[in-house]
Amino acid sequence: MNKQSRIFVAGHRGMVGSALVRRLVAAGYTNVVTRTRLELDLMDQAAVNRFFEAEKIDVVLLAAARVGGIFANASRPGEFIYENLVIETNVIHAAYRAQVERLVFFGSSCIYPKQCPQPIREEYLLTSSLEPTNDAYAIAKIAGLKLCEAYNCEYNTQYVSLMPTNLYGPNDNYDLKSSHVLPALLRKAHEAKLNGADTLTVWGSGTPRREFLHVDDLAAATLFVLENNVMEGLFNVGVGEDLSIRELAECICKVVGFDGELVFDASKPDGTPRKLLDVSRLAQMGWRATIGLEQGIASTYREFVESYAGSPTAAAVQ
Ligand code: GFB
Repeated sequence: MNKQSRIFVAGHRGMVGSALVRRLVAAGYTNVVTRTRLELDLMDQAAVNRFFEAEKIDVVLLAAARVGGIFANASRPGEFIYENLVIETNVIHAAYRAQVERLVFFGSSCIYPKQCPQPIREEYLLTSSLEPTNDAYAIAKIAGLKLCEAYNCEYNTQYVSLMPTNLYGPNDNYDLKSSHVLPALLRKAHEAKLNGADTLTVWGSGTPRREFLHVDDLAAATLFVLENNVMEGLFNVGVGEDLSIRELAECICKVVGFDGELVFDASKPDGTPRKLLDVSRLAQMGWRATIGLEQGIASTYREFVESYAGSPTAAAVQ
């Protein structure tokens, strides 16, 4: 890969895709190719084939996906399995047909079994059953990484799979029904502060543990993999530390400046009890995350408030 390589970022408007574009541009890559959904529907195999035949892409970063938090995953499993299977099948197969040598496929730490030993090593994949609240999404992502492995084996492609832990950062989804926990709690704490509320509702028991990676660190890990000529394999991407949902809520309230009480809503699911990634595979090669959680939450909060610029909420936050 060189600075003139034609790099297609699929899903460039999402949180992961937009972070990849920022990072590539900052690193001096001059041929970053993007398409909106209107310009190229990744669910349409014929259109995806035509795109790859015409564009002479060198590298694909496959960040397009149907994603969401625990409620969205549990209530819309059909959409999550179907759309992810179709997007990844279409893009990976079309890339192979057009002789694209390098591709990075992005999945999620929920591909690993629910009752995994912790921290979770890449070898634990498919050793026991999945967490039911997101098994449809996980099965689709497992299929995607197996597609990469199978194509590498049969066709000598160089397709790599990165499995990030729970992500957060700019361009996250703040819709309370479909978002992940970190953006949801950031928004709830912000609104509770503005409204002078006494309490903030946290779903579940607060005891599940999660590991959070700033999306700019994922983009940095992706460039590391590309620039160090990692040609195949499955790699966890995380920070190597986790915390409970209660501790996360406390940290967010501190950053936002909300000092009311946390109330736990036991009618909402906890999901998997813990999913701490073992990040030694990438660490041994020389890559580690650098953005601390409190620092990352603070910058994400500033971006969240700025995205409300001009609205009454913006004025109320320093
Ligand atoms: O981030 P999250 O939605 O998804 O929820 P998962 C993590 C934990 O935070 C769960 C709790 O125990 C939630 O019950 N939680 C507390 C909340 N308050 C809230 C809230 O206001 N909103 C949300 N959303 N959660 C997803 C998977 O699992 O993680 C995906 O469903 C994907 O497939 C993604 O793997 C990274 O961490 O449980």
